[in-house]
Amino acid sequence: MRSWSALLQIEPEVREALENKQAVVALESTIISHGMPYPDNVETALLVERTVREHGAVPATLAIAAGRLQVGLPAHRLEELGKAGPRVIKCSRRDIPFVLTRGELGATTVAATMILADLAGIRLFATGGIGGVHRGAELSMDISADLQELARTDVAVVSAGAKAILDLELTREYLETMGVPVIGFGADEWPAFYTRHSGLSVDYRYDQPAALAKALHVKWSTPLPGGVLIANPIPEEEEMEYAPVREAIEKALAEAAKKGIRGKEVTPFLLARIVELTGGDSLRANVALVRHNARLAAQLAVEYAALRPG
Ligand code: PSU
Ligand code: MN
Repeated sequence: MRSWSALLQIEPEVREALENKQAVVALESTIISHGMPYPDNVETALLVERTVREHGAVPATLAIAAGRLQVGLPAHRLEELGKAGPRVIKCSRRDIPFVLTRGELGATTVAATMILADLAGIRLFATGGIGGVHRGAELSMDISADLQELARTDVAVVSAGAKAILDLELTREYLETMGVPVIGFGADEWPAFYTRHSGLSVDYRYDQPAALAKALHVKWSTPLPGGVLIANPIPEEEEMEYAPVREAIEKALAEAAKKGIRGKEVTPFLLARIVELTGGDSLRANVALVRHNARLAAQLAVEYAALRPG
């Protein structure tokens, strides 16, 4: 046991699964506190955990609470986090030791969730969309720490692409520069979160979880550290129409600029405004795609677990 492992508070069910080399899927908590309104956020979090179970894996929602790195969140904590919403501290890599030692409640972004998952030995992680290069980043330099984390931490992130509020083309270039493999699951094109198409390509396409799990296993059995971005397009029947999405995004971006919203507030502000501007349609799409990603991550975790020596 390394000394930092005392900082991990692993729920008994998750601990047992990890010890027995069974399938576990990590889930993030910023999507709960900052990504969706209450009570939809808590309902979605529970639904996503159930989806993971239905596909043969154990869910572990990650967060920081009471001075520990929480691997698996008990129901009361999930409710607390969802109810407090944006009052909870949004934690990325830089925040972890500070929120931890202050004993505060922290929601983990994709970057921080990858770090916690890696410390706990969880390799598969499902979310909605990753952070990326913001529009106008050539001046603002607003580039999510999620991208750096994908380059350095050994976790595969299943997402429906990067959020359409970003500059998808620059985000794609950045991933390439950082050496992050972008895999299309059942897709040749990198999806755009609420919609299936972006016009941008993926590096490799897979159609079977077992084959993809095998590639992940090879990656991490060789000196090739770093993450993998698995793009899983929103199901066709849940996809939004492009025009209203684009309109809502442009309006929300203009409002954010006018209000001078900066730094870590940008993404939560845009997501919340888009939910309002689309009359809740974007929230429905968001819930559907997160569940879809949880299902794929569970299938991958099951296949991955089968490859590891017991
Ligand atoms: N995608 C969503 N909902 C979210 C986020 C992404 O659909 O809530 C969150 C994730 O936690 C992601 C973070 O890591 O936004 C990125 O924030 P920033 O752009 O400040 O790095
Ligand atoms: Mn940012």
